[in-house]
Amino acid sequence: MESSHMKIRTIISALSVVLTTTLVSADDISINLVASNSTQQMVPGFQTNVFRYTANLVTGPPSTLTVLPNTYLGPTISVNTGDNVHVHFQNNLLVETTTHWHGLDVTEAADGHPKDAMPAGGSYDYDFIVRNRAGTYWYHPHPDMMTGEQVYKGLASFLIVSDDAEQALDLPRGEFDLPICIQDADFDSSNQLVFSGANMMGMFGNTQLINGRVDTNYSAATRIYRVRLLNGSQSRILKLAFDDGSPMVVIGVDGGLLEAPKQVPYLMMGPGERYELWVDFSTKNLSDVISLQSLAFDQLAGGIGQGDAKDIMTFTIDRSEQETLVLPTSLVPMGEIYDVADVTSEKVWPIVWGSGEFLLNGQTFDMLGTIANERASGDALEKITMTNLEGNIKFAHPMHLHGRQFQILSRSIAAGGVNAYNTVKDGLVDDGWHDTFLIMPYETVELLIRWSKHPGLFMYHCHNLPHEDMGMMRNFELSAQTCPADLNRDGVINISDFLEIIAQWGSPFGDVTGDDRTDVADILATIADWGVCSPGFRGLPQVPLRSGRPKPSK
Ligand SMILES: [Cu+2]
Repeated sequence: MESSHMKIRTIISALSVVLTTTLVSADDISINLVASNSTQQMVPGFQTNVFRYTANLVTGPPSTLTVLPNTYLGPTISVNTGDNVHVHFQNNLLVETTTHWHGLDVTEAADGHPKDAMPAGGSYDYDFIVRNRAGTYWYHPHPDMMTGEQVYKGLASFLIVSDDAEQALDLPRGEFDLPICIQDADFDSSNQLVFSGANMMGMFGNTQLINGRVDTNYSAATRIYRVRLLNGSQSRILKLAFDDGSPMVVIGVDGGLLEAPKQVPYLMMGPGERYELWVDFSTKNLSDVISLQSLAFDQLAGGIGQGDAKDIMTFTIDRSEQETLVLPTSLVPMGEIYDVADVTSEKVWPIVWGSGEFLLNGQTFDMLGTIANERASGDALEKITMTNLEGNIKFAHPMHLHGRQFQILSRSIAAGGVNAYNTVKDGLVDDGWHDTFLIMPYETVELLIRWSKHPGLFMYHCHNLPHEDMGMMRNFELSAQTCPADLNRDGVINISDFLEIIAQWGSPFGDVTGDDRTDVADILATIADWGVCSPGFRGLPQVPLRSGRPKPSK
């Protein structure tokens, strides 16, 4: 017995040497990130006091950090799936903060939960393996009751993930791969940002910002652009369209590229959401100006302050260049497409207007608290039904779940909301992987989510940031998955799981031991657990369900 185990270990060791030298090569990336008070020339005259992320690269490819020109926004962080990322964060603000990697499936300790806020002058180390597909993600603060103000003052930027499947496609690259962060702000007479604070009306600025600048024109060539849109605004829901009738061709959503391009007459976009467009200027003429606008929609489909027509930005064609790219008919497979028949549990989370605030799942934010229907096992597939049906005040809410990306199963609208809904419904793109979605007044939305394998306490909340800061945020708590070596989830740990580990070698996706790496330790754990898998098979410790404590009074 002893010697056969020895043989297996010898074979595995040899195998692992071969595999590590031939398969996925991931980078070790180390970044020093600092948040501090700063100033920025945003409008002519006085400089504006802002918060600013700055970063320097300690290890990793030089392309990891890039800066958008003349902006208060932080550096764009570009990584690849499988990269091992370490961010040493220094808080030089005068207030507490955390950093959240919006859309990434990271550990509890790296997720930026407000319970992990560092005080002024404090520091924090975020460590995560990039498990996500290629896509447009972003990072921003997440402290309790102050997220809106900190994002508003400049703490936000893009986190771009790439992978082999994306690289294999002929998509616009370099300067034709264009991140666009859409925000609005108000300036006072001395050019300082006016923040109206957390209130249920939300926050709408009169000044349009594109990538943190009041200059909302972009000089473009007669080329095709991959435009990565981020709605980084506090509250404003966008209904985007081009004024020249150019089609809105969506190629990507929150969690990366779609399986195939999807054309919509206009694109609805709530705060926190990302969509990627294929924008074809190749047939434009020199001096053409194409305007990206937010079209009017029925205020009852959004809530107070929503639905005004608005100019967002312009593209001025200033040079003629040859274009050879053509829109791919297929992009990247989603991978697993969830089947509602495989759901192991269901949760219903209503949104209801309660005394002076929107309640989520009947509750307001409680720093460490969860209630029974906010707990799940890691890696379990569940259906979540969110409803926006009750109460005499109804707003649209951009709802965000931390951790894994999910799939949108269905939408249904109750009679009272149909007319308003008809002014927005054709722009809701539910294909693909999402971490944020708009739920409209009178609407019911069903999601399918396979919970993260990372145990711990994570948040779901409204990404209308004044709503979030008022307490429209809750925790969900994931216990360790019961059978981590059963990678193909067939109830038995056998050769097929072993082969899955080999297939995922070096990536984060064949992980059994919980370190986000697929390596020899996972093979050994699989052998140790070989056989029938049942809940509690490995006797893994369940994450203790902590008792909540009351939220400090506002
Ligand atoms: Cu909300």
